[in-house]
Amino acid sequence: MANPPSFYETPAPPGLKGIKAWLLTHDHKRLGLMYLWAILFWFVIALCVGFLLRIELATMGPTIMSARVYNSAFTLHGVIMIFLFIIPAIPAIFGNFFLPIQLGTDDVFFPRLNLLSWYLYMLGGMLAIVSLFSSGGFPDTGWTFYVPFSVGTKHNVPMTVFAAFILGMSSMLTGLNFITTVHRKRDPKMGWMQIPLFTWSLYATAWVQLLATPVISITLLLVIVERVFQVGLFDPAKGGDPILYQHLFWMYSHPAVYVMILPGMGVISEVIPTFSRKAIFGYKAIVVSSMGIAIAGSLVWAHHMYTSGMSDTAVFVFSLLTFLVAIPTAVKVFSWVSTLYKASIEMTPPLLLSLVFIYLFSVGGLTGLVLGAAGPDIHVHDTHFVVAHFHFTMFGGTGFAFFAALHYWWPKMFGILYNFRVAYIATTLTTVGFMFHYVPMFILGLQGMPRRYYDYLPQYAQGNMLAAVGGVLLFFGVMLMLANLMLSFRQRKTASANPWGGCTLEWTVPSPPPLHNFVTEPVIKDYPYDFSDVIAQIETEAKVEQGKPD
Ligand SMILES: [Cu+2]
Repeated sequence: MANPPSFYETPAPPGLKGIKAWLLTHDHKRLGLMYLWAILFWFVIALCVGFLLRIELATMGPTIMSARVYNSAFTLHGVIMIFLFIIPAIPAIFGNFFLPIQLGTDDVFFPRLNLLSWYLYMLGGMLAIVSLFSSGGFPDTGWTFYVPFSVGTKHNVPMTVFAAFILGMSSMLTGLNFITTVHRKRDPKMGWMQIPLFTWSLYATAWVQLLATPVISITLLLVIVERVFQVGLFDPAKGGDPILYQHLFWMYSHPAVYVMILPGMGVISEVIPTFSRKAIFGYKAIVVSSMGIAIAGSLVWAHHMYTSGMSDTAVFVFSLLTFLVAIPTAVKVFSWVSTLYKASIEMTPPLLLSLVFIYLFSVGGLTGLVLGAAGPDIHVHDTHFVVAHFHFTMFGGTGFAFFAALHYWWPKMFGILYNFRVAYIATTLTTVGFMFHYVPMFILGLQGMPRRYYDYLPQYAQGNMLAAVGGVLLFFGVMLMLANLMLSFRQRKTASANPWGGCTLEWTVPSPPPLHNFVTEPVIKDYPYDFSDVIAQIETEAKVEQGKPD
């Protein structure tokens, strides 16, 4: 068997050579890979900043940075993790690479626009770097850029806010491309109820990207206008209303949490049936819940503002709506667990990461109900309880789904496998570190430790030290996981077209896929998770192995 091609040998668009074959590519697979390296770069940067923040909080008083640097550091960590990692990660990398293949087609509907989205992503990243080294330094406002502080602070808010604006454009264009591709480019033999769940999750996400992102775009531009022209939109000193900013900000940023989590849920809906060798439980229910989450999730934004001042009726309504969103979310968790029930489970690194996702995300979701209820929320608002909650949902959720996607589709993207044992060790280290890092924060928050404070009272010292130990384990666990994947390029263990026994279309094409994806006409199954032929093939192989006649 010839050596598998390494990633830079993925088929180049005709007529383009060398670096041009990347920087001018219209191929969705190559764009997925270009996003992969850029997004991994930002993820590692933000992870390192997070690690330093945790070291700073390991002991009381100054440890490794000043209060001024601390404020900019947690803002930098938040801005990169939200706008440069968690929002684009799964849609831009795995959506670009696999959505067209799962739909049985050769590319997205607007390939050039797709290339433009990547350049906007890169430009947004560059602007964030520039604002780091520009006069005034990186903002010290937190990633929420709350006014009036973000209007008054000397730090370079306009540049960073503009970077987020540009990244929003990239996100919107990606969403537009995915929606159009699902409607206009899927294989004509594929009906809506034959579309794989990963692609469905991206479709639901794309509508939120397209409809909600413009709200944050205009809001961020208004912050720049407010700073430059002193118009008094948000600044109460000039007759403005800072609460208006909060409503506009969260009208995007809460739906944005579904832009972050829905694609991750789509990954889990692919991995669980594959290693259960069983049709996913409740396919239609999962499809409806994806769209339901996208719609209902746009109606709950003010649950971030119970302490900002609104009528009791408004608090009641937003609290009720927040509980309602938990229902379609729970439908997915029940469907995944029901699929595993009585299945012939084959443990692999992507499955282990998906099981950890289900546990961590459920803890995140359930603590979200605590925060959705006005009473407890007013007690723990702006404390480390909130920090723990959204790290369980965003890191425990989307972060682990990202790791699961990396390990699930790595063989398909690069035609090579990785070391399973190291992957298991890294997953265990990361999970144990995660628990020791974030669980103490729930307790510190309940005890009243505010978030975003540089220092704390003696009664919080023990919890912070425990969290620091967890942070170290977590950091090295993730580093080991990524290093193991990088090492696979050196080991170059060949992967077959279908190493996992998956049954969606990407497992029917070679690893890595050829330029136009399909060498033969794709076969569209009546039901996307029909494992009958995969199981038949496994049984045949088993018989051959035992030397029995077929
Ligand atoms: Cu929210």
